[in-house]
Amino acid sequence: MTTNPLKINFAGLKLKNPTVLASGILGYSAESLMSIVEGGAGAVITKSIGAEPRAGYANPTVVQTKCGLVNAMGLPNPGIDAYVQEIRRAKSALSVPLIVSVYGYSAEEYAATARKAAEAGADAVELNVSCPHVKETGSEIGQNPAVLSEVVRKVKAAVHKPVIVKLSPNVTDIVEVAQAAVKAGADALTAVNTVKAMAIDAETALPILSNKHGGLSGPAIKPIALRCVYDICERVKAPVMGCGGITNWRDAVEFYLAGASAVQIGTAMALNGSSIFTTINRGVETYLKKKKFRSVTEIVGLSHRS
Ligand code: RRO
Repeated sequence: MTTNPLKINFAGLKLKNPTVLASGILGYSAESLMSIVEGGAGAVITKSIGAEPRAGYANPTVVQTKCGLVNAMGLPNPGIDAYVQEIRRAKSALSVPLIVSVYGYSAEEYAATARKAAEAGADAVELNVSCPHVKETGSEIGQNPAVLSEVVRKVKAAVHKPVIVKLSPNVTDIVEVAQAAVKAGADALTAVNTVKAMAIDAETALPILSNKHGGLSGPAIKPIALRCVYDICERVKAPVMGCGGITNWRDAVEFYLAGASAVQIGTAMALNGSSIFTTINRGVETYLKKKKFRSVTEIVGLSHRS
């Protein structure tokens, strides 16, 4: 029997391959998540869900630039009480792990929302402590190791599923934040959320996004994300999902070599469609074969040997 060279165990989640839908892209309905799985994803992450419904910001909420997207959606979501039904539907329809992204305005809110998500069937939760542009949540929590530790501790006490913490690149020392999250009990980390950015229209002479500031994703941030993953993996013993500008198999391989055992794909999926998961996985498989590796796990962190 031939074994699948792409299968991995990520913090207890069994993935048939290490490509994962990043939070925020097509991540609301069971149907859209199913279409991502058909495209070859090994796991999916929902849009971030909070305790209460939120409308999000007024349009424009996304700007396409030459090197990626700048978004300020503003956490639009139906609230966890309305969303549990969708989690149940997605869980029964999906053949891959379902990870629910959770945000809150306090440790208690993160914990209560995460508990409801887990009870509804989430296989893991990803804590969004890194949204760059919504006040009093997101990176205001993830930039402060003491506040972040409190959030992680409360969520771990409330949820008996893997807890993944999604980190912000908009910090002075991401390793310090990663260490705080893991010390507080995080099972795994995602590195990274979007890079704080903006866009201005030369014709109107005004910022384009209604929120003025937003988060940059896509190819421009890949070297930043790669550096974050590498630095974290040098110092922190926890599984890491790489996220930021991964567009093709070579990008994915670079993240595995930096120490990520899985990669999240968001912007490239939005721009190229869900078959990108299969395309990237096939390319990685060919690379492994050519280089005579039996499993993707053999290349995780390999660039740290020098
Ligand atoms: O909804 C958003 O505007 C958003 C979120 Br929650 C996030 O974590 N990162 C981002 O770039 N946008």
